[in-house]
Amino acid sequence: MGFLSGIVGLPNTGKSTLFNLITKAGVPAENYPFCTIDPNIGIVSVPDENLQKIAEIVNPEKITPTTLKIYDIAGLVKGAYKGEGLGNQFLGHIRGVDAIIHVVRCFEAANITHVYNEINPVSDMEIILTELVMADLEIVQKRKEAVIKGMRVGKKDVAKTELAMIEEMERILLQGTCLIDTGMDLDRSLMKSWGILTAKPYLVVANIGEDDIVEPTDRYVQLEQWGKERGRKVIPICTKFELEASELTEEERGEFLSSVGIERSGVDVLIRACYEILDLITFYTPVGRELKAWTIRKGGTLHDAAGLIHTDIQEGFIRADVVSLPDFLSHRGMHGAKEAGVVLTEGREFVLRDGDVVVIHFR
Ligand SMILES: Nc1nc2c(ncn2[C@@H]2O[C@H](COP(=O)(O)OP(=O)(O)O)[C@@H](O)[C@H]2O)c(=O)[nH]1
Ligand SMILES: [Mg+2]
Repeated sequence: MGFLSGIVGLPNTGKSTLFNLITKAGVPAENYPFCTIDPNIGIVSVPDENLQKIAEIVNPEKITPTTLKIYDIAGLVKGAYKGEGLGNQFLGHIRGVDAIIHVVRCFEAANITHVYNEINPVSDMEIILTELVMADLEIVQKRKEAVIKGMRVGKKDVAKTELAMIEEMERILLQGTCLIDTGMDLDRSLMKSWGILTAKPYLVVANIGEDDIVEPTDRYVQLEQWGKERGRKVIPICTKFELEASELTEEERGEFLSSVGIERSGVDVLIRACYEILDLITFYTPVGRELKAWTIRKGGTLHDAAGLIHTDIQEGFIRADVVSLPDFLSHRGMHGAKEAGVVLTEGREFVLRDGDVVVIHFR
């Protein structure tokens, strides 16, 4: 369990630098056994100001933030969908993620080659997305053939609805457009089981140079415009610089970053943004001496929440006390909230809201 975002881009755009930067800000790896299994997957805690506010009231011995997993996928090149440059393998890795972080190079550096010899972030994005679109088109066209074949041997009604959807997908992909950028209603788990790439939510990290922080370059501005047209976030991060800064103590780092005009670490902004495109919400369990934040999809119920915590809790679920975050904070905790009559007693079907503070009672 846990949501996985994959870092995707051309070679030498700064993907691994970003990955290192993110995982430096991460939680100790020994809590997560698989970390040692795959060195390209890291765990990062989600920055969350609410945790501190709740902690001031409940005084826990331990605070556990919620986490996201990040996957450093090796560079894609043109022709990947045809198997070029280990293409199939890389596309397979992308199929496994829930969201994509595209990294494009905006920084200048004479000693670092660009695979296509020109720093042009918009064109780099188009190259990568074209690969993903082509890979999807192949899948969709194969399915189309199979459905049409199936129609000849019966199963007409179900096949007709599926064919209509497949043809709509094909039409969009033939225009070179990502499925997620069209507003088409897509069943997330169906798309994942088909191995569709362009239905995954994505955002763009512009890896900018140190000199571009205060004064954005034209190519950065063009990329931002490109993102706006698609409703996609473009987040500027000076990865190399921030990685250097991460070696410093917290105090030095703040000073160092603000001296060049970086007010908030790009990683914090990025992790929050991943959280948003994945459609996730947070709930809190202030139980015993531990205050814990949890991540669940929007629309998730108390039953889902219980299962996330422990299968025993899910199976033995009786009911839960639920307080909205503003109520919890303004009444200074569960006790005060109860006295004020704002604690809800809910069953397993209750749909959680972002920020809910939850105490589950179970057998
Ligand atoms: N000047 C400069 N170099 C960078 C920056 N980001 C990454 N690099 C360098 O570019 C090279 C490739 O970076 P890497 O993260 O390995 O790229 P990847 O192939 O996308 O994983 C390395 O030598 C990095 O130090 C940056 O913002 N500015
Ligand atoms: Mg790399």
